[in-house]
Amino acid sequence: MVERAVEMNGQVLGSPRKRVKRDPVSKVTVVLGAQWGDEGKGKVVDMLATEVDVVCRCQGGNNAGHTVVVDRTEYDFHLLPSGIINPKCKSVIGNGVVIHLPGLFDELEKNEAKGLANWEDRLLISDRAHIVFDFHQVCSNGHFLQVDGLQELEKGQKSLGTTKKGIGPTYSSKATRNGIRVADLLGDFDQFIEKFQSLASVYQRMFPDLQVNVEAEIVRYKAYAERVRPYVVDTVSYLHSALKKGQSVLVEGANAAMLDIDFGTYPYVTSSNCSIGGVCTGLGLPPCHIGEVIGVVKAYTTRVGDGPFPSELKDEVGELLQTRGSEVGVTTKRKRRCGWLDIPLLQYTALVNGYSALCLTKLDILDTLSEIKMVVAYKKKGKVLDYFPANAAEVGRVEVEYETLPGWNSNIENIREYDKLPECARKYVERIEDLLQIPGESRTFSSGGSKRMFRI
Ligand code: 2SA
Ligand code: GDP
Ligand code: MG
Repeated sequence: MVERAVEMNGQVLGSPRKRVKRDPVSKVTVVLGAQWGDEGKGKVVDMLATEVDVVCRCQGGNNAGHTVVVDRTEYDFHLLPSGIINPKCKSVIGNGVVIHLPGLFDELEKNEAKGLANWEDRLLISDRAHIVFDFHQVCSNGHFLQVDGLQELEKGQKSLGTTKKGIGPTYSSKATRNGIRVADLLGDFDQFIEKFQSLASVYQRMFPDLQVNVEAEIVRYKAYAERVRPYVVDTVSYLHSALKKGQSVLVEGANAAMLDIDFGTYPYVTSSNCSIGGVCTGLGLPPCHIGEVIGVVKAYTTRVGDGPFPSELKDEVGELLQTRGSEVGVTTKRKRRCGWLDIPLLQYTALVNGYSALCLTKLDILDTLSEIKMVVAYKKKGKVLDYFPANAAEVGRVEVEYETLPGWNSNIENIREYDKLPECARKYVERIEDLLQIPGESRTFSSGGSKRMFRI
């Protein structure tokens, strides 16, 4: 087809050319956390991964914690995409992820001991991903504190409650352009040494208490370079050629929209884009390749770490949700704060992420409640807010309007079909659907084993 020449201000900018036809490529399916994390993304990814060829992580690091239960074995994933349990699935750690290599190999070993098989043939790591060094983190042996921990100490009362995995400091090195990427580790090792010395000295100047044994670290990283080398590729071209071949690709978001560095409750956020934009920048995928965007929503709200939480319950109902829901951080073992479902928060993250479907998890945790509330509006001086406040203090001060629904007072844990849920449980789900108006068609999944029903 011949295209018209482009004109601007009466000037012809280009001559007529043949339009290049785009080859049809598969669209990627994306799973994103719709609240403050721990919605059950790992479980959803594991279920969807049984039907995909490639599963990818695009952002975050080993701050994330995804628990997946398969045949009574509990796998915890931090850096690895949860889909790696599927023996047919390739697993990609994209350029937007920050990688702590000792943590990665520990995680592989622990999961291998539980039955994770042939990962060596299936793991692909981006050469553009940035490396988290121990000095970015906090030392677990207590002898000395490293950067993430020192920054938290300095903030004192105003700490963010980070996971102390070095995530913020590593993304900060990336943004100030003195970060070190996997490609630097695998390239000319003398250049790696220079970069490492310079990065360590930047941090030592910033934090005089920081101790880094530069020589020992260099020896250690020489060994890691050889250990990681077989898995490192240019994941951008790998993914694009997989899509061209018609392979199905699933992206697993880590953390969640309300922890997103731009859209979350800043500064009580993580340091990556955990909303839809992070999928494009963290994997090198243009927006036209994005297909389904599944928002995972927990039937109530939890948050681990500090920061505002309008629907938080600091009473016995909050405690019940925490204990019945086993709401404990997978990475840090901290108790998660619990509260009612928050619709204004979900409406906001739906705007940012453009969910094509929602997946509701942990409805069974509400089984014993005779009344269930959900926040339906945020107000300021009695007036309903039609935006989500940018200022964390303002989020902390909003007045919340609740709607109360009757509980179902029965055990739904083993129900696998939507129509078999008690009427009150269906009404709760349908009220959420009414308020959020997500276009996705309703489908009910049953995953067998110890997994629970969920609804897309
Ligand atoms: P960081 O370490 O710099 O990313 O911390 C910044 C904030 O982000 C929160 N954050 C999380 N929130 C929920 N779940 C996460 N993963 C683990 C889990 C958390 C855990 O699955 O349970 O074990 O504590 C996660 N990772 C980071 C964090 O709490 C800070 O508020
Ligand atoms: P992620 O970070 O979003 O992957 O979620 P986490 O793994 O940190 O936390 C979710 C927890 O809830 C995991 O232990 C899951 O096994 C569990 N879970 C997921 N869905 C359900 C559900 O529908 N019911 C119950 N009772 N537990 C669930
Ligand atoms: Mg988690």
